[in-house]
Amino acid sequence: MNDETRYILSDAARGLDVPTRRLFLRNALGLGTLAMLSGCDVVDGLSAERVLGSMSDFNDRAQAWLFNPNTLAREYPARMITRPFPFNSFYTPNSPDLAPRIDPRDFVLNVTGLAERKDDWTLRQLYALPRFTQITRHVCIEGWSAIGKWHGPMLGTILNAADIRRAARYVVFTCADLYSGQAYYESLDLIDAFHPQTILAWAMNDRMLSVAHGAPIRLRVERQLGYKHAKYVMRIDAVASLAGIGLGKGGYWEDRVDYDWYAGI
Ligand SMILES: Nc1nc2c(c(=O)[nH]1)N[C@H]1C(S)=C(S)[C@@H](COP(=O)(O)O)O[C@H]1N2
Ligand SMILES: [Mo]
Repeated sequence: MNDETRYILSDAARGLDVPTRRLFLRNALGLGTLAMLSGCDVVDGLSAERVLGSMSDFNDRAQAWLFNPNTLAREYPARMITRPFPFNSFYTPNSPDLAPRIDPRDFVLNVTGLAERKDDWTLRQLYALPRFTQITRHVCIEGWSAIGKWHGPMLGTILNAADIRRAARYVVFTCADLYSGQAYYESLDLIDAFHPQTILAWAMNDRMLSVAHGAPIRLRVERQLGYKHAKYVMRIDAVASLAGIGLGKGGYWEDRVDYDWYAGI
């Protein structure tokens, strides 16, 4: 996945005329999916093994991502931005005043697990990465939705820099907020992790991200429900399986209530 791909995909989503399929095939196949389709060995450092060895669900979704025109979440014009954008957490009481306050000077994002380079990223380093802006609809399972403008680097850029290993199948996000002493956590498979609209947002509606909305960085994973969009992200782990994470279902609420791990919208 490269930045050019991201622009091509966003142009396609906006209905601009790009020879989508051809460019898509040339540029977008960073997930080993071309390896699966064409039989070649390695694409962008990821292997056919990863794709072939994974669940059929993964393959179905990889192909959907490649060939489905709805592969991108819809983007909206700025006039449709919802103000104020709701705050939501599972604190009791559910109040932004209780949200974690992270000193930006001390903050480091720790990338670890199945990665060749286990780097810590300062905010300065994250701000220096190529960044993207998207105006999307956030849909909470509890029955509200809101449109916001988000700005930040692609998660894929950070995962590529970490050079995550072949065995990695998921990325797990550990957050700063605690629920009964347990940090909020969430996870994605690599399809969504490398999706061009999956970003680590550090700005919202043209301002630095507020504490309420997850400062200093929060995940945006635009084709899934709100609870997947981890706020206050402190650590990203590349893992082969979700079995050892929390109670094994891949997220704080997946483990505790019947929320689906794949929360597609
Ligand atoms: N760390 C953390 N991330 C979280 C949550 C949370 O409680 N803690 N709540 C989730 C839910 S259910 C939703 S709907 C969104 C809300 O994001 P917002 O407060 O920016 O609207 O954050 C998600 N990410
Ligand atoms: Mo939510």
